[in-house]
Amino acid sequence: MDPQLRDEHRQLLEKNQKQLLTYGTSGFREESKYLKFVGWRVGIFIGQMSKNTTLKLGVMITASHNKIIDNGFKIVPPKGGMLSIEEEQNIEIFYKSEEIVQSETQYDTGIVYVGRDTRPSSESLCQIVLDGIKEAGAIGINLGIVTTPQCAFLVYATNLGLVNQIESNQQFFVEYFCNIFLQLIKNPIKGTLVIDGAEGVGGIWIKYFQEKLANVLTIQRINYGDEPHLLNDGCGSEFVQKEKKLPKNFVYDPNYRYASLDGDADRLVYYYFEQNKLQIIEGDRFAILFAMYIKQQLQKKPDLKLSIGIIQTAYANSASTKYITENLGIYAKYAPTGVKYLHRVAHEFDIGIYFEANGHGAVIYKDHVLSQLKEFELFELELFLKLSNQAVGDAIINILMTEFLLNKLEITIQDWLLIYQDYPALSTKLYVKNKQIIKTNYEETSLIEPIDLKQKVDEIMSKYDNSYRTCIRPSGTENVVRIHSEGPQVEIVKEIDFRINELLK
Ligand code: NG1
Ligand code: ZN
Repeated sequence: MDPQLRDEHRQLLEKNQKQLLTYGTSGFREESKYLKFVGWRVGIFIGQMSKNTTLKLGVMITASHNKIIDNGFKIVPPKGGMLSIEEEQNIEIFYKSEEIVQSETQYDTGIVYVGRDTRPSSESLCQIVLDGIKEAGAIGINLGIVTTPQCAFLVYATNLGLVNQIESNQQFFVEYFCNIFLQLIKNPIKGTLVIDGAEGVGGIWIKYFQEKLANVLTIQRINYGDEPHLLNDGCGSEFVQKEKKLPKNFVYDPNYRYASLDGDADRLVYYYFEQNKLQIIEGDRFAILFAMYIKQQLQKKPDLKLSIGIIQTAYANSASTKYITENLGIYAKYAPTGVKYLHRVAHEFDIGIYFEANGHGAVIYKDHVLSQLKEFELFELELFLKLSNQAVGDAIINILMTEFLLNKLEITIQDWLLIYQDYPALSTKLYVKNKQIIKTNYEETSLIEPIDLKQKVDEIMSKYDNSYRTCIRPSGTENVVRIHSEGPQVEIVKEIDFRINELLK
């Protein structure tokens, strides 16, 4: 953002901060110094919410892949997943309102778990949220430094009765998933998996998985959080996926597999590097790998009828969608950006697989699925599904699922890349004065407003055949507009990207 705009933004925030934040793609997110007031209100809101249920709720303090100076709050409902649209609207109204109205609640108290990432601002924001929860008359339990999916899973697992004393057992997360993984893996997996922890919380927690799984999986950690001031800086999945660059501390070995997490460990990319060429396994390919296996297993029992769907966003490479529908014969659906939308749509299927191109995703299933798999003696698939974190997309758990499948199906990263060929694509971002004037259709594949901008974009695109596409949308986590262009020829994709950027400047 240019300095003048930044100043304006600051003045606006200071003057009337309450009008500006929305519960965006991934909760409230902003530069951390503006978040104290929001944190306090989030604490009171969730404290009150917890007094209307006997179930536990959660708050995660993180700004994920964003800059270290940013931070944010994501609320975790009792079953994990995301708030409903109505709850999101309520929290926005609540935090913006002048007066706090303490409404009547069903119970005298409630319980909220509060987790945080490694950002320097996270500890004090955590205290502010805990103060807000107390102000509402509820009990806040500090989970300390945990990944976003871990926080969501601990809420989900306590509510399901999988564990009782979560307060003193964040390790339960490691034990639960490692036990399932060890049941799936019969022989040690070949090679070494190098995991880039983005210098964040994921890098820290990977250590426990590394120790517990040492007999079956060799993990080497890089950027694992010993330099926390370098969070997401030259490392992590956002850096690798968007900049298309290797993370710092990368060491090449032909027998290694490589993976990068983001700053709160809910995104994952794998990659392959040879002859100076970096090739990235994005979210679409995880969805395809998982779906291939699930479908293959279900085909063994034709009488077992379960619906499978893959949910993607406008950032998914069209070649992947084509492969899903034409080669796998699986239903593919688009949802707007943000796992909260994908998660909701995935629930429409018995088994829903959702992934954003950036590697944020999960496999979720309906309650009846596990018992049906047992009944049909599909025990391995039952374990595989049990391994997926049902609370929210989880990079560490998705690593375990991926490692199981690559080993089981005897697929190398190179083979995985050869399943289909991506169309050349380019994602760029641009700081604009008012991103909110940009409106798209539901799937975010085409622009609707401003009308004159839409006409100009259509005019540019009319020069190319319809195998080229471009999507423009306001980011929900940064003050930018994102431009994503794709098509058969890389030079033309670059040209489209350049022309759209010029138009928006
Ligand atoms: P925004 O900034 O709204 O595009 C980004 C990602 C989302 C999601 C959120 C939350 C892209 C294009 N967008 O959202 O997919 O991961 O951050 O972390 O990668
Ligand atoms: Zn994240």
